[in-house]
Amino acid sequence: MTTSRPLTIALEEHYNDPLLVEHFTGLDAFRPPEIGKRLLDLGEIRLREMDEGGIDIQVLSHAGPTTQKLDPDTAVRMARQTNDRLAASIALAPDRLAGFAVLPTPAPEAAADELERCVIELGFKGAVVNGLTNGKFLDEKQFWPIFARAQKLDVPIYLHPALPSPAVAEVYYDGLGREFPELRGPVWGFTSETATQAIRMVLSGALAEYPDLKLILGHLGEALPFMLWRTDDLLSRPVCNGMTFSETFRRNFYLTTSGNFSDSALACSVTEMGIDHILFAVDWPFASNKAGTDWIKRSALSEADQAKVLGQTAKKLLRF
Ligand code: GRE
Ligand code: ZN
Repeated sequence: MTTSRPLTIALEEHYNDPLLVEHFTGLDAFRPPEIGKRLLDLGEIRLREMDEGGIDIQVLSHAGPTTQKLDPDTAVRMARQTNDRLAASIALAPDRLAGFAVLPTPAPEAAADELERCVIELGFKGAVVNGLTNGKFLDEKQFWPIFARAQKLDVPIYLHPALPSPAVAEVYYDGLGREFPELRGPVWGFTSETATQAIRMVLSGALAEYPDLKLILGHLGEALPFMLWRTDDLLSRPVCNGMTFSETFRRNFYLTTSGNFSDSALACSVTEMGIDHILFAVDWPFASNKAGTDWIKRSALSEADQAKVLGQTAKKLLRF
């Protein structure tokens, strides 16, 4: 690590736990072997590529699918074991790695307890939820104990995509799935489902009940910054304790740059959200560390704003 460049913390950086991934099949459609190898690496390859990209700290999260797609008992057991193993891996490079927990959302009270255990006992920075919980959006009231605990602990929940539910995939993506498996995945299926989840967090009243809850979206907000004006215009009324949709979204959501190194998307996101709600992420190993940091450095952001995005805001938000 050098002192001549800004502190760089990357927020959506994935790994796989070998015992958790045993529960899932069919992950290979858009994951070539070199990606699979990197997901399993918590040492040499990861740290080398962090050095090559000038990344000081990766906040690790398990790649999807995770415990959202397990039965409640299995989810509780596997979440605990997976988080313990992640903590042990982080302990081998504690100045370079940090963690977001997996939560057994199929058992919401247990998920709240697991979040607290991970934050208090393991030093984790929050949690990542990968897509729907066995077909249910997270804004359903049964999941609100998780938000209550996150707000109390003052840690963020990262709403990360996963493959859309089979019913959605059939209607929206069948027919093109063989030639373009990425369509129902990262190209559009991830984006549309996660944007829907974010909108539902506002409209469900969850953010009226938990006004200090911090939520993170990757990929520069899953296209929502581009849609804020139109969403307000069409809702045309306050939707959350007297606040408009965009006011609520700007208050509670933070966006990361994961896997979306687009100058125009960044400009739109900064304009809509304010620089203090934009954080750096790569989406490693699905995107390149060096491509991410090189892009920020040649972006139109001032040096001061680059330093905020690259690390200062994350340092505050995650209390490094
Ligand atoms: C994934 O498989 O989870 C994935 C991709 C590409 C980009 C991001 C991502 O295949 O999470
Ligand atoms: Zn990701």
